[in-house]
Amino acid sequence: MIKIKDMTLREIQLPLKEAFQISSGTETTSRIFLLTLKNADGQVSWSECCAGAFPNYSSEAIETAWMAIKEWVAPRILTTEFDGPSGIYEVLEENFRGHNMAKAAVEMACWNLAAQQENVPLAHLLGGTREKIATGISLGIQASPADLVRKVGESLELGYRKIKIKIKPGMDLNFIGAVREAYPEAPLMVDANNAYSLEDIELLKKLDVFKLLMIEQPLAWDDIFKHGILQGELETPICLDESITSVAKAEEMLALGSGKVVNIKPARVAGFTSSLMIHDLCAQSRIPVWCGGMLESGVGRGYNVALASLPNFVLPGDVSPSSRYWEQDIVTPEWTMDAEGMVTVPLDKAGIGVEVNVDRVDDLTVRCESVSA
Ligand code: OSB
Ligand code: MG
Repeated sequence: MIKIKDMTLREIQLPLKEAFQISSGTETTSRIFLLTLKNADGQVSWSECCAGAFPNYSSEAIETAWMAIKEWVAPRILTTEFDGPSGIYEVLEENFRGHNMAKAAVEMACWNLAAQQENVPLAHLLGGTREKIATGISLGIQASPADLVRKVGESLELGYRKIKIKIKPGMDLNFIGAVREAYPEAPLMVDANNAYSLEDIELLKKLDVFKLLMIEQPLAWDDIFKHGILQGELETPICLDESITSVAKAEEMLALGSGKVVNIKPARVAGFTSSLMIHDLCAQSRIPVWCGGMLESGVGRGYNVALASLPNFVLPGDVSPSSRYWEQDIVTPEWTMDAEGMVTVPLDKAGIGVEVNVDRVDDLTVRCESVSA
């Protein structure tokens, strides 16, 4: 049973080790939105809302998610007793459009609370079967092809099993060509974050020679149809990220042949219940999935690791260890990756399996607000 007594919204600032540039913007300070839910017994579940400072990835941002949670999500959850976490998605969908990241932060925190209450790892509550997660790195846009080649080399050296390279017009064929020349066999992919249109079809076809694992979200953030046209012209599989916001969108992708791989970010699809539906649909349709990332702190990372332990997460996820992002994470133990590029799922602990360093979080907090029934 899930019954939430109160909810605390908190923003901390945790500087990224290095700025992260994608085609639609650059992130540096990393404002992180943390949430705690408390049940009547005083058990606390921490979660992370991965909305960013600006609405350049989706239409959500920290400010909108803060308001959505406080005004619309919290009232529906705080007044209700749920049999379990799987009923929450539906309650948050009824006459409540969008705001997926806001909904997900609360919905996923409820799953973690249920795992804590039942004293089981979150991965097992979700149906996870893996003990270790194959890990990839997402490299931001670099100043020059030579810089990128160096970064790729360092990443391969560390053991990463997939190297994702951000591209944008003018920083694509030349950058990827240089990397491919230096590392003919490396498992490479690219992510365009919507930087192209169908007018770029000839350019995008030239990427085929690089034998990439996939090209992620080349076209508009909310497009399914044009990706279908593009996929018909490309050998490289398209992976959709931004435009898969629900299981219905995944169905459209399948119907239109708009992609051959799905990046599942639970926050983008309003949480775990929807993630599980997309996971199962893709499994039935022989579409491999992998877990994307949003530069989460160790809190959000715990949720991604748990999800990525499900059977159809067959490709390495963007679930890099803490040290890739932060001088010091806000959880103990920090997330680590072994020399084979694997992150261990903490199956010996309940919930997400890491402790939040509450004193450190308090020190980093720039605003905090509580809501109760
Ligand atoms: O498109 O996958 C993306 C980060 C912020 C916004 C969008 C994306 C990303 C990443 C980061 O690629 C992956 C990570 O968390 O390491
Ligand atoms: Mg992406």
